[in-house]
Amino acid sequence: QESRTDWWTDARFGMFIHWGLYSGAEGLWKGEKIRHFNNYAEWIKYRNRIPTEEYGKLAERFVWDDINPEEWVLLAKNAGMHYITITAKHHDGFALWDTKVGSYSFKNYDPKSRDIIAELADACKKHDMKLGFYYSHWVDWEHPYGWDHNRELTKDLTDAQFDQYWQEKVIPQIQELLTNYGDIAMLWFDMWIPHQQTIVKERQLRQIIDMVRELQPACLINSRLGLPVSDPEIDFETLGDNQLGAVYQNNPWQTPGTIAHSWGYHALENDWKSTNQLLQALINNVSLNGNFMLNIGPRADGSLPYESISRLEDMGKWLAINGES
Ligand code: JFZ
Repeated sequence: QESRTDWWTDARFGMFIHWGLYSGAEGLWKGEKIRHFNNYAEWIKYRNRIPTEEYGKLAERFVWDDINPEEWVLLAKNAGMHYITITAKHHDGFALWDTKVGSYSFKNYDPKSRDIIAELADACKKHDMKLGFYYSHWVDWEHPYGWDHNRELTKDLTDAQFDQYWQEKVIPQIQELLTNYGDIAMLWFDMWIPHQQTIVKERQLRQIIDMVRELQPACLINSRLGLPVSDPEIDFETLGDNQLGAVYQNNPWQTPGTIAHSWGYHALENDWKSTNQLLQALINNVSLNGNFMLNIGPRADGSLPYESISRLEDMGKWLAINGES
């Protein structure tokens, strides 16, 4: 029996791209002293309690003349990858595309900016690469009623307020992403605990599902939407970072992985995995019928560290000899 996930199960290897305002901070903020459970570059707004407007000014560090998403697509292609998932909106709430929903997007913070999602969609089409969007639905540090872990320290959030955020930001933004950029292969949501343990309601998640099925019936939805993979509407399971699947698992699954530690670009990154380690993660996953989605974190000028480029190129060379397609 054919299913929407067939191509994805066969694809095996995809690229994750973490890119946003945080890329302009490169993991550093005024001699950062605040410590947290992680030092991910993309969590810098939260860690340093950076006010939303001040954080928005990071847009001025972007070098639009040099940014070319087609280079990311070609890097993925040469690495043997078959799809790309980019952070359309991460936890900071900042949209990479020219959204009409709210004003927290590049076009309102830098007149020289372009719609990078549109350019990436064009480049993917040109090079026969599937495109998916990461969208942080639960956590949003910009909208006053989005989920923010710092909120615990300050004020409560009512169900009605959270639903306001949902109806006026989440739903219309996802609608834009599913309407304005051609075929979208998947939406990659990010809620790493079951929705019952959060403020998110099942009916709100079903609202997203209904919209996806109506606008883009072929679009896949991952389990970090907040529903278990046993739910018929969940297309594949996303495990933890570099975690392996169970041998007897019979649903499609993937692990997201990093080349280094941070997902977003971090200037002080010093935790690089070797090409061998990365290839073994890929081979392990494929041997268990899974998928491996390997992350890159481009800088604010679109460029990538040599460490990332060389590893992806070396994996591509290995796959050209030993891979199937
Ligand atoms: C989340 C994000 O907070 C992070 O910034 C990044 O986007 C990543 C892909 O997803 O972080 C997680 C969530 C879950 C796990 C690891 C990192 N996990 O289950 O191991």
